[in-house]
Amino acid sequence: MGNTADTVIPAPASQTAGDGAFDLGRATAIAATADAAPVGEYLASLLRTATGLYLPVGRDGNVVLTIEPGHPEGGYDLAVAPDGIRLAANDAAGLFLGVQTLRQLLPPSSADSPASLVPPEIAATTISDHPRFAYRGAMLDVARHFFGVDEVKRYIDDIALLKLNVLHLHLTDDQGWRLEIEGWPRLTQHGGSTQVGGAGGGFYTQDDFREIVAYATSRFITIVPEIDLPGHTNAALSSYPELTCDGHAPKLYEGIEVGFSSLCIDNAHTYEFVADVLGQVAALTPGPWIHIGGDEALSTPDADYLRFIERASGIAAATGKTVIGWHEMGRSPDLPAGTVGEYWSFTTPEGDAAEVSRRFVDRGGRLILAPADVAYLDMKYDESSALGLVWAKGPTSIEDAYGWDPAEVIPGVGDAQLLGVEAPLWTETIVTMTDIESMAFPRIAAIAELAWSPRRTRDFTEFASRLAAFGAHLAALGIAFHRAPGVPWR
Ligand code: TNX
Repeated sequence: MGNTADTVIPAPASQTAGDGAFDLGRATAIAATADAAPVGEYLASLLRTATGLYLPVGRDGNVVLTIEPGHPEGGYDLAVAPDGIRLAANDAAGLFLGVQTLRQLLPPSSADSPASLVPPEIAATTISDHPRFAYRGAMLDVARHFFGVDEVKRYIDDIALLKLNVLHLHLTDDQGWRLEIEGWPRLTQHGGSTQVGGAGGGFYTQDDFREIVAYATSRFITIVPEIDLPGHTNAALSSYPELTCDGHAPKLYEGIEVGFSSLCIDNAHTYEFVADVLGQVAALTPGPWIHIGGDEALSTPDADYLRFIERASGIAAATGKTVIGWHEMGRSPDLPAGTVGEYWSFTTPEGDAAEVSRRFVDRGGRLILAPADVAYLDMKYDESSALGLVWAKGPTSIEDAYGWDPAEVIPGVGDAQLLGVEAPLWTETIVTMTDIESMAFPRIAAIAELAWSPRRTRDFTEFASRLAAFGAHLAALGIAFHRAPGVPWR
């Protein structure tokens, strides 16, 4: 028996059940025009793994992928009927998103547990679907613990399943500098040589980074690179003492405190460094955004911070990218037009977080919401979680992660002012790929639904029943996830 459409996460904008079912075992081929062929090949490879069926991709077939105008903006139309499947969108990205829905409509299966034991049937259904927000992000901190190219690729595939389309990489922090910068070899040779707890460390060569970007592109995911400035820079300061005010290199740092490091604000080397780094990062990254951090600069005096942000954001904008900064950057009186703020305070804003965030909007930018009390994937699930932190009103249950709406966080900021939503995974306590997946899944599914599905009254019991179906897919795919109580896992 195939799953019905109402098991999909994120919930489609509209869906109607039909009569009968399509038996994929009877499919002859995937039909795709040249522009749709890469997505056709991607679908075919997924289906080969999941069902053992070899579906050639060609001009004719009864699983038809079409690129043509007239479909939902950013989305797709999918019709499953007894005689075939039709998936259509305005572009290949839309088709790719529709394929993610199709995967969830199939019975959960994999090469390890092939569906050939059961007919791979899909119940007839019609879905017309589009995203609520253009930016649907996950963030991975590769600085506190380093994760290699293959692990990042795997996370890209993991998040694609949920129609997320941005991976923000937190590339630098006190504990490590993870991206090779030409002309500054010690950043990675020395600054990338360790991580939290000491063992390991590592960095991406520029070729490694290009490989990550290319893989993300093949999954219609945009990489947002973050170089965190002017705080969170101990690894850089330790590598190049000329970036400090006293010329004295601090030791490499393997703890988990924040807010103790700062670039030297009135030092000419600082701006050569910022321009060189941001210029190379921008050149390596095809996406429209560059993130310059700006958070928790607790040891940078206020006036220095404002002067630094004004200059550094100008340097970042001069690369041609749209600048993103954590919401503290809104305190700066002068930001490049359209600078995007990333909000990390709580669903009930604390201190001046709402006010400084609104300033991005006042100056023509938009906001990405990553409220720490609901969207931070590094919070413990419950008191018994071995991994994770609790500072952001943790523990954070799946119900907490699901129980908010992006338009209700910052007064005066609704859908029109929001670029999107992001789920960050900071990695102070996260060491392995299994750690990553089991902290992200299933809470990231809640955040993905808030980012994609239309605003509506949300019922956790209903979501939990879809989550149980999604969990079966995760299990078949070998993706680790936390079987939190309150969900009828299969
Ligand atoms: C806060 S929120 C941070 C990170 C930490 C994280 C741990 C923000 C922009 N910065 O430096 O890793 O908390 O949860």
